[in-house]
Amino acid sequence: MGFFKKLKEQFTPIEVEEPASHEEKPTELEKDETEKDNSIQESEVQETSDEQSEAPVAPQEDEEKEEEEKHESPVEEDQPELEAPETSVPQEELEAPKVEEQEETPLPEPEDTEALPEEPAVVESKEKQASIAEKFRKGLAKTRDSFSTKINELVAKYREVDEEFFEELEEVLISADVGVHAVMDLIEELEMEVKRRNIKDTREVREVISEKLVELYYGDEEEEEVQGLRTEPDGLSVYLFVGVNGVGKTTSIGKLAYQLRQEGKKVILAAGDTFRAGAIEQLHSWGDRVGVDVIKHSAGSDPAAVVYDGIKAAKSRKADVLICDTAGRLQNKVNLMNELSKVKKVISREIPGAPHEVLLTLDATTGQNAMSQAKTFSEVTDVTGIVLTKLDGTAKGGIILAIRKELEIPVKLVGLGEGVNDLEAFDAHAFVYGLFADMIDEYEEQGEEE
Ligand SMILES: Nc1nc2c(ncn2[C@@H]2O[C@H](COP(=O)(O)OP(=O)(O)OP(=O)(O)O)[C@@H](O)[C@H]2O)c(=O)[nH]1
Ligand SMILES: [Mg+2]
Repeated sequence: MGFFKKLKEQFTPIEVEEPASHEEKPTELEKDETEKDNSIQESEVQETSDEQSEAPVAPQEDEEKEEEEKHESPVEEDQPELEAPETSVPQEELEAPKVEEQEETPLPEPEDTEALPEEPAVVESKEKQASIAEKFRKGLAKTRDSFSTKINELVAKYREVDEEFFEELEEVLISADVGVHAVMDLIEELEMEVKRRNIKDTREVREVISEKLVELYYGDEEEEEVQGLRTEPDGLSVYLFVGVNGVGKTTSIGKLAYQLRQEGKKVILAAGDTFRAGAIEQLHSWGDRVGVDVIKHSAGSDPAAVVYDGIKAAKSRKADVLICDTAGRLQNKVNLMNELSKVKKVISREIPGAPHEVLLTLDATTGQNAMSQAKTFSEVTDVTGIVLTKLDGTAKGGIILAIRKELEIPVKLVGLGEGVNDLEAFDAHAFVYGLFADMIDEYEEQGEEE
């Protein structure tokens, strides 16, 4: 079976024959999810406010001396949007009336809302796949438009596969930020495959590119090994978000907390960014919005102490997941980078094996700069995964492959928009489907005509 067909089948909800169905089904599902989302929100707001007042506030005595250093090294210059943290909460979400309705309507636990009772399990899982694919398709629209246009131009220009075709293809891939090493590997693989299958027509190469992109991403590793967040079975999982300012750490934490809540997990957030004005409030408003507790201290206090209290609270409330926010820091600010090591040390000391993930958040729109951030952060702390945000805002989504190939750190989550639902576990198949969706549809139609 051709790879396009395989992707199409994987990401089409029920009927493979109906090319339009994957656009409509997920929308309905999304609608369901929105209703579901509201119910979760409403049912949990009460608990949040109650529990917040009990939040432990005692900082750890031995960890206060670095505070002055922090104040001397502001994390500022290059990210203007941070001065207005409220703007990061999309307006329509803020307008949702949460507090008024919560008392009258006792709502089911999120586990119950997960089920779509009329549908058999298989259909449900297909629907889920389709909904994920649709998000990738939407979020990658800019990259796809630019990439598909260029590839199709190339295919029209060179009808037959030859050396010049590959040379120009190389340029197209590099212009999508795929990264030189990854492009070289890919072209080499493509050349071999084209020869092996005796492909002459450049139109057929498109499908091979999609297949090789997936292979390139996973390399020798099993898909399960590089995908998904590491968790502590039957215990507390701790995720630490790090990254320079403005990349989308706090927003991604909010979205992740929301997703985990939907899965029925008890989540606690620790407001470890005590540095930037408004950062604590920003996380707190996410907590309110998605219905999870936020452990916080006052602005300027020691982030390691906040995280310590977060751990205490997570343990005593039997939470499944603790997510720690941290201040955005420039790679070259030594004090802030040291502070990060200290936060991490506190976590590992309190919970052996934690943090389960140190998630370096990178802004896809910053291209090669993101790569240099990743290199520097990896030197200071063991980054275990990447959260790649704002893929919806760039035409250069190929950066994912560069990150994977050149840094050898898996992309665990991707930000595909500003909404609470726009964070997805990275899946190379869905990603490639998002990139090639137009070609896949077109290919199917052609196949049917023949
Ligand atoms: N379009 C789009 N915008 C995003 C995405 N993720 C985050 N943003 C936006 O990026 C901006 C910055 O996000 P924050 O979450 O405040 O970034 P941060 O890394 O926490 O910043 P600091 O707290 O200053 O270090 C906000 O306006 C977010 O809405 C995404 O996937 N897509
Ligand atoms: Mg933040």
